[in-house]
Amino acid sequence: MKKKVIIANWKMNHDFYETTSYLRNLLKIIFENKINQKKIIIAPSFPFLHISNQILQGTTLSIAAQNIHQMDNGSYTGEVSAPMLRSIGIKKVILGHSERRKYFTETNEILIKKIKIALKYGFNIIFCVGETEVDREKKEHFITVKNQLEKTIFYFSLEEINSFIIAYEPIWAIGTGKTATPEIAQHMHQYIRTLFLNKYGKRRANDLSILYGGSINDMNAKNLFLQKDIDGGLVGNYSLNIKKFLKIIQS
Ligand code: G2H
Repeated sequence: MKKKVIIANWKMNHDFYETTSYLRNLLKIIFENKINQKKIIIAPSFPFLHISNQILQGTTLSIAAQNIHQMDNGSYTGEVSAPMLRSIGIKKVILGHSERRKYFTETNEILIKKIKIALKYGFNIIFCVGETEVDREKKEHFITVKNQLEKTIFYFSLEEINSFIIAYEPIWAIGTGKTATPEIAQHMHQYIRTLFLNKYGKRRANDLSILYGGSINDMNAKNLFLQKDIDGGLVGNYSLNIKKFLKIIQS
């Protein structure tokens, strides 16, 4: 059964106080209002992953890292490794986000290494794909997303990708306020599911959670999530405000 999932990707936002008070308030509101919390994942910054994980202990909310380095350890100043994160109880990681591909030159080759190390340390992976505005104007958006999957995830076996979540994030919609219409998003999600069907078979395709990301807000979330192949969202800006994020969760 595919799962509905909501992920808050805080990117490089929220300091120690903001992170801890947000999480404590979120839990309080969720429990007081009996909101289903099973599939809520929060991705704070590296320095606050440990305390965030401790705050969520005993709940079914969970924490994801926004990145990992592709090596086990070594002389990589400023980087954070998969075993470091596992040692503080982090079991989920976002990989392939377009901001990492763009600003930190994460290529498909690097992403394959990151997937390998994440699998080695038993992480669940949230893997992002998405086309640029130019790709879409040239009507090459399907081919771009197909290539991103074929040159990364599709090198791995069915067993290895069993716990993956896919996030479709059209780059032209990220942080721009330009959300994909539900129809545009559904079309791509359906296409991604078909690619998984052809590669891994019916069961994996049907079970795969495919999240939409890119300027989701408290007004557009509901119509996006009503689409057959949209199984939730990866939310940036609108997850920074607790009230707006709660509205999105309830959508
Ligand atoms: C896309 C998204 C979260 P935003 O990056 O991953 O951010 O909702 O701000 O467009």
